[in-house]
Parts: sequence; structure tokens; C-alpha cells
Amino acid sequence: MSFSNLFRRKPVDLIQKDAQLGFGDHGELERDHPHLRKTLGVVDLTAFGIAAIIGAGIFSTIGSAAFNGGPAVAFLFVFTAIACAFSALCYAEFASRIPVAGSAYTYAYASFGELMAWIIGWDLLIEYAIGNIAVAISWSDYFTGLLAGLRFEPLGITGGIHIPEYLSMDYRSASKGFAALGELTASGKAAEVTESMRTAAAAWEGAPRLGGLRIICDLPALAITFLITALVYVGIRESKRASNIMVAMKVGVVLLVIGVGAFYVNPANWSPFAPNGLGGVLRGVSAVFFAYIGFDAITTTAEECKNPRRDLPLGMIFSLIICTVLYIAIALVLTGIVSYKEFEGVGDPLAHAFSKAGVEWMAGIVAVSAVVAIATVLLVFQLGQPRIWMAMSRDGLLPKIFSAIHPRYKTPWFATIVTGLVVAIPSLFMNLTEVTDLTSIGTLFAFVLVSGGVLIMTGREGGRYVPYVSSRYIIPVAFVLVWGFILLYRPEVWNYLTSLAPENEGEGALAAFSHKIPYWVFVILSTALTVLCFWKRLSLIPVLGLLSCGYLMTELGITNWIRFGLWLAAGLVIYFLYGYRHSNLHKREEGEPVGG
Ligand code: ALA
Repeated sequence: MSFSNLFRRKPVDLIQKDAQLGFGDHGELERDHPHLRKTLGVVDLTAFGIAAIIGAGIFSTIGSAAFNGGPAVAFLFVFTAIACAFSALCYAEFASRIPVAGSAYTYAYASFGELMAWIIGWDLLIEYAIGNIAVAISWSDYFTGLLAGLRFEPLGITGGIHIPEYLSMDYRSASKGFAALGELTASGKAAEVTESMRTAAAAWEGAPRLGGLRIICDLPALAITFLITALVYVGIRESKRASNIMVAMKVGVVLLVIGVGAFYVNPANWSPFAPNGLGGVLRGVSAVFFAYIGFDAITTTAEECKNPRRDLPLGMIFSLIICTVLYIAIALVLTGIVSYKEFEGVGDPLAHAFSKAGVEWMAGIVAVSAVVAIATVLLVFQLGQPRIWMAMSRDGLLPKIFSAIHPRYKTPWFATIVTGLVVAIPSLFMNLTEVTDLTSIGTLFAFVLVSGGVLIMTGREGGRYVPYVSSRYIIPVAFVLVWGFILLYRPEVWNYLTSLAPENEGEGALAAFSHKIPYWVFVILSTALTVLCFWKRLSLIPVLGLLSCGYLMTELGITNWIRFGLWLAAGLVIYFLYGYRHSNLHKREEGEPVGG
């Protein structure tokens, strides 16, 4: 094995040529293989972007972010949107240069070479498939809640439809909730028991047993994933129609929430604005960033676009702008209607806020639309994941069958089915917060790599969406200002970084330091980047993308870094066992037939 092979790059013209080739329905390389249908225009792409962005994040995880950060969480939405905007410009640059399916994976192949391309392809599995596990779980929460509140007398439904708790949640949540309830009751703090603890305990106690194991799983999450997979399997045209209708509905509802909610805002709720300080606001990074994930997903449909060079970048930028405005307004309205304290452990914060304000009809509308909104997110990511695998398979990094296109439906049928299984089965058992955190860190890493790729690819010439602006003075000056501010006005930040005091009970100095590793990694890398900016006059926009997304990664904590590291390590093992030898570039170098 040669070290330099790991960095073999795929030339852009070869990427485009290969996209014209493909594999038939049995995986053989063909020139006249069935192609994906080119049906998407800029409006569809913007709608796809919104379909992917507005979902579980704004309907669900915003609650915990608002509880921790208070009304100031609106600023986190602004900062996160800025970080995403730098990345969106970088994605747009790549999409306009390399308009083929595969998204960041394909871009990395052209800029960093094969190993990085594999790493990012593997990483995107976290954003799309693991992210969709989180989305399916959230969908299930809203759906079961909606059924429970259903009243329809003509059909005799007067007390709601109840799915047993043990069939609508994950094992860990049930076990944790049961234990927490037990502890509080035993220590005489029964008043602190929350509704979600009671539900978890009911699931734990009511679950049937197989041997010693309790059967607790999330069936609605599995069901919705299978349903959406079937839709995606039969075709992009059908998915487009379904998605456009659902997007119109969810934007309408979000506007209604803002419009109606504005009348119920009590400015007194905005004070204190940041009850738990900056630390409280930053605790919401994962939840808030999760809410923005999705604008990049539309790049996976490049080969189904009528004019991808123009429409993909516009679709991404438009959808991000629209969602940013909506999100900031929602964050302010939400924290204005009721006190931030009301959102503790609340999984349906928007409906909850209206309910508390006595506007029950709005609470009902929000609950129904959340079910639709979250389903559209599932749809886009179920659509995107197979297309990334398709691109990887075309390059030989995955078996050929992953790029087989269905002769009738013109979709990557095999990859679609595998995606369905990869999302549906874990969604039965996994825990929402853990999956959300992993998704956020994985996606931020992808954004970092895409910004890095653009930095390499555009150099000092710049590009259409990433015009060259020298970072030579701007970044070093900003660096000095930020550190000056921290040392003069926020010395506690420096003290925190250098202190070995335990954060959790019973922790040793080493464990205490481990929490600081992500920050130190960022401090060291950002210092090195600042020096490089001065020395090499790097292009400003990708550098800002690197810094802002890199910083958000540091806020996700060492546990997530470790999980993510293990994930990447598993990916590397697979690459060296399969991809390295089967890669088309490798075969071309060895003079072996490609696609055989
Ligand atoms: N942004 C998407 C959501 O919030 C992933 O559901």
C-alpha cells in the first residue's frame, strides 16, 4: 500500500464523466444505464431545503435550548445561522463546480483525495441516516401525543387512541425515567416527578418480558421510516410533489405561530434575557444546530436538477435565509409567550406554549403540523443518503449494487432499501438526545471539511460564491480582539480552561481535564490557522466557515468527540478492508478494468 494513494484526487472532469456512466439494475457498468430523472428547478430545491431544515429541531429540541438559555437563545440561532451561511457559500461554490450527486463526499474527492472523501462519505452517514433516526424518534413523540389527544365522536373516539408506552419509546429512556421516579419518590420529593418520568415508568413497568429482557421499542418510528422509504423508492417525482405540498403547509403553520404568537407575547417574559449566562445559551448548541441541518442535503439531488450549476446554490442559500428569519422570530415569540422555565423536559414546546397561553386551537394546529413537518425532513434525508452511497459506489468505494438504478422507478433502489433498514431498526431502540448530539457533531465536521476543501480548491482566485477576500489582517486582528476581550473582561473563561477542578462529583484531575480537550484543540488549531492566514493570505469566507463550525464542535463535549472518533475509526477499518482496493482510481492505476 502506498501512502500517496490515500490522497489520490479525482479530477473534476473525471467526476463528471463518471456521472454519465453508471450501473444497471444488476450492478454492471453501462454507458446507457437508466439515468435519474431531471425534474427539479430552483423552487423545488428551495422547497427541498426547507423540507429538510424545518422539523424536529424547531418543533422539538428548541424547548431544551430555550429552557437552558432563556430568550437569549435567539442569539444562538443568529450565530449558528452565520456559521451555516459560510458553509452554505462553500457548498454553493462546490455545487456550481461539480454538479453531480454525492454532496460533500464528491467535493472532498476532488479537493482532498480519496481517504478524506471516504471519511466524509462515512461521516455523512451520521448526518443523514443517524440524523434521521433522531427525526423518526421525534416524529413518533408528536404522533403518539397527537393520537392520545384525538377526539372524533362520529367514529366513537372520545378519549384518544393510546399506543402502549412500551411500544413508543426507547429502552434507555424508559429505564432512566423509571429509576429517576423511584429515586425522587424514595427521597420524599414526589412533587418533582415530571410527566415524562411517569410515562417512562409506565413503559418500564408495563413492558412484556422475554427471558429477563423487557420489550421496549418505538414502533411508530419504525413505521414512519418504512413508509417514507417506500415513497422514496418509487420515485423522485412523487417525492417532489409530496414534499412541495408538505413544505407549503409547514411554512404556513410556522408563519401562523409567529403571527398569532406575536399577539400573546408578554415582554416581561424576555427578562432576564440570559438567565443562565453564556454557558446556559451554549448548552443549546447541539439542539439549535440540529434545527439548521438540511440545506446541504439538496446537493445530493444534483443529477435530478434541470440546471444544477445555477439552481443548487440558489436553492441552498434561499432555504437557509428563509429558515433563519423564521427561526429567530420563533425563538423570540416562544420565549415571549411563556417564561423559559416552562420548557423543562417539554418535547412539544410550540404546542405547549400556546396551551399555557390558553390558545388551545393553536396548540392543536401546531401538533398536527409538526407531524407533517417532521415527516418531510425524513423524506429528504431518506432521499439523500442513497444518492451519496450511489456516488461512493460509482467510485468503487462501495459495492456496485449501491449505484444500481431501478429500471422503472429510476431511483437507486438497493441503496434506498438499505437506508430504510439502517434508519428504521435503530430508531426502535435509540435515545433521542444521544442521536441528536452525534448528528450535530458529524454534520459540523462535514461543514468544516467542505470549508477546508473550498479553501484548497479556490485558492487566491476565489470563486463565484466564495469571492476571494484576503484574511491576512482581518483574522489576526479578530484573534487579538477576541483574546484581548476574554483576558480583560472574561477571565473566568481562561480560568476554566486551565483549571483541573472536577466538573462532576468524584472526578479525578485527568477526567476533569478531558472536558477541556475539545476547547484546547480549537485554541491550538485556530491559532495555527490565524498564523497561516497572515502568512498565506488565505481566502476569508472558508476560513470563517472553518472557525465558526469548528467552534460549535467544541461546545458538544468530550463524550461526543469520543463517540464520533470511534465512528470514524470504524469507517477507516472498512475503507482499508474494501474501498482502498476496489476504488476505481486504484484500478485505473493498476490497469484493471473499472466496474468489474
Ligand atoms: N433540521 C432538521 C430538523 O430539525 C434535521 O429536523
